[in-house]
Amino acid sequence: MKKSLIVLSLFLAGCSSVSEPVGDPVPELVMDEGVIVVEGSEFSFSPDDISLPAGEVRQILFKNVGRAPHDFVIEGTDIKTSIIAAGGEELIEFTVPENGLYSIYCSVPGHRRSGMEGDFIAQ
Ligand SMILES: [Cu+2]
Repeated sequence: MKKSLIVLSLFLAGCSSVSEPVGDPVPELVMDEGVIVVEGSEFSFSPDDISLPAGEVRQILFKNVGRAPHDFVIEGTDIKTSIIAAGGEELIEFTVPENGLYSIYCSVPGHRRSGMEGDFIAQ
């Protein structure tokens, strides 16, 4: 008996991914109507680099996703949250300060030194 060889042709044209994701994954930095979500944990902020237009009124929702108390402070301004317990959050609204590079940090003793700091750029 003779066996036939079957040649398979691969049609690469059109990597057919017919299915589309039902919903977009939530990005880490959520820009929704001016609200920026910043997460704090041991010992970092996410994002740790925030850039906003000077003079505009914006909101930051600070979420403590860690296990220790944390806060969010923009150095050299009066912009800050309360110290938030683990799992808590606080929404602050403020006018972005004048052009410049500011530091953000957590004011709980030892946390900034351990890495809870970042940049805030008003431009
Ligand atoms: Cu902290």
